[in-house]
Amino acid sequence: MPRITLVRGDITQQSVDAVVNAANSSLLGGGGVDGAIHRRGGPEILEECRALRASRYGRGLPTGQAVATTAGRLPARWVIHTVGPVHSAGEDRSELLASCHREALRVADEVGARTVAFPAISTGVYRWPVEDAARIAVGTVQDTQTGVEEVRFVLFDEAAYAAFAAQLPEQGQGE
Ligand code: AR6
Repeated sequence: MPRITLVRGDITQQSVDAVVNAANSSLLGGGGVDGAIHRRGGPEILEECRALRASRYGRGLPTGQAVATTAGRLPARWVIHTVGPVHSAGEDRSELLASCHREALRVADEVGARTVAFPAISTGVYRWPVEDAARIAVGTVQDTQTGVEEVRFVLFDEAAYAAFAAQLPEQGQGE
């Protein structure tokens, strides 16, 4: 099981082997974390995403799956793009959110990443309640066999940080 750490901050400033992007199926960018990663990482990431669309994902990257590109100007080697589910009151999509974390770690293993930063996938534009997302994210990482040594959850605001810290009581405030 990887060591789980928590940081409050901006994922585009993390020096890690891989940064996970909360993308959408188009892989062509958007707002939130996705916008920040493309803005700070530069056009190289988008070029690789376009190439992936043309080769492997003509219909888009399905929800719950993950794929890597290089990281452009970010202080990381890889960006692992995954597509979180939109939260639904009527349908339990937890397995798809768990799958994002499992698949991102599988891709991290494929590229040999040992340190991986995750945002709180689906908790912004996709409206997943952050306490529930934190439970699924932390639980899935704890249950996944991987060579990744550190999973760093990078939380943008205090509420998200508190939700993740509540899942890791043994770490005090998670630092
Ligand atoms: N670093 C870390 N966390 C951030 C940052 C940042 N720079 N910016 C925002 N967050 P979201 P989603 C937090 O909306 O819900 C995009 O348009 C934010 O506060 O980025 O999975 C994509 O293209 C929130 O807690 O991702 C998709 O269309 C969390 O990151 C769609 O949004 C996730 O918010 C995906 O929605």
